[in-house]
Amino acid sequence: MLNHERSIAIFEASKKVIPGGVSSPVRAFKGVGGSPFIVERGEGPYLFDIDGNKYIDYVGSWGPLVLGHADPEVLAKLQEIAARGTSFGCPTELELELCQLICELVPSIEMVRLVNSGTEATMSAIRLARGYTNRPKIIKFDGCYHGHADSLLVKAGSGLATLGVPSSAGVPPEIAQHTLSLPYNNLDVVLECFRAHKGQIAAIIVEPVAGNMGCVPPAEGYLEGLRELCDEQGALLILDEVMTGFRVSLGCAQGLYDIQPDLTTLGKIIGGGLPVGAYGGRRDIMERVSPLGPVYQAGTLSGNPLACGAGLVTLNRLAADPEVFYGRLEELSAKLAEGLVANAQEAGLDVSINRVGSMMTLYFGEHDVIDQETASMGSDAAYAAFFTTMLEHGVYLAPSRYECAFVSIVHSDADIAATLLASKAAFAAVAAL
Ligand code: KE4
Repeated sequence: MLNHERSIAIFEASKKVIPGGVSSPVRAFKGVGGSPFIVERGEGPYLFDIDGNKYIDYVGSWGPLVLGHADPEVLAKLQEIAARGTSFGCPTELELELCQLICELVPSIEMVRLVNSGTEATMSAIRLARGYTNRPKIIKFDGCYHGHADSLLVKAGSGLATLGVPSSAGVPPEIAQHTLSLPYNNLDVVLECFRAHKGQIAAIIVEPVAGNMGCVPPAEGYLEGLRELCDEQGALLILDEVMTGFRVSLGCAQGLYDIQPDLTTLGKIIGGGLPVGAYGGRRDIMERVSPLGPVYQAGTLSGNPLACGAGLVTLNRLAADPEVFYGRLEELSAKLAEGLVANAQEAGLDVSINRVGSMMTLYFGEHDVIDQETASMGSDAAYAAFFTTMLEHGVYLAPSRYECAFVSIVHSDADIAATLLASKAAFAAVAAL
């Protein structure tokens, strides 16, 4: 058993002054039990806690750290920038460079605005869509999570799925009523919804690869179908690529699936581990954003030079030789996924893994997971036993079965082998339940 003495003491103290002892609910291990370890530092693919335990990290700060922890080039850039000051509230060349690079790498983005989180990005994109179309309603999908803006906390995934909260307290019904949440990977219900709310729907917002009910790829033709319905119905298609952006390919999920959205939201990787979000898309839409147009959005730290610097280093690394970079991510991720399935089967367990590139989720149960309903059929107890045993063997997976595991470019073949060895004990623990 690992020693968690100091982590437990710190967490108990944190619970006295921070709700649940965490700065974000899913970190509290509610979905898996036990007490979260307190991180002392990260290095490459590893996390080290304050009790001296080392973990191979497959959470990667929930997606941003595709280069791993404390990348030397990112740190050097941050030191160089910080020496000149940390925030100006004025335009800088760094934000121009990051926005130019995003527009270059994602052709559907003709103009982009930086914000400080994925939530701000999706919240702003929704407001923009409503302002552009002059329509009140939004379609989202059960199990998709787009951050914690009021309009989007309806049947959301991620922490809300884990906490079993169908929607959040504090969201007035007058607001929730404008959000229509439908089953993912089902086009018929979307057409019905458009017909039932003719001329009322401003946009569809969708995770092109869902990552908040665990990883659920789009069914064949699904994204194309949403695009066609939006065109027919005069609604905008917003791809929420906060998680998939630059994770599944250099061209994001829209490049991988060849889909042209009207707006895209980004976050995580574009900040390289610092707080950044962004929303962007067609110029005629983005030109409605203040101060150019009537849709207001603002932010004290938006375009922060440190965050832009970390994002630039990260995106430039991905773009330097994408075939090599994403090829290596694919090699490591496929080896991990295939090995886990083989070890689970050896333990006599029915599992499935949904994976797109270096984002994946292991589901316990023999059914295919294609939406929130099938994702929720899995076993909480099985995942909790798996997670806990893996942690005891030095492997940190997402502390919730409704999240993804992420592989970084600095995970090694030896890390994958060690992870697979640990999984033998973890699957045995599940089989013994
Ligand atoms: P943030 O506000 O957390 O930066 O981004 C919200 C968001 C928007 N869209 C998608 C597709 C997302 O996955 C997220 C946030 N992802 C979760 C993990 N599933 C963040 C982890 C957390 O909430 O602590």
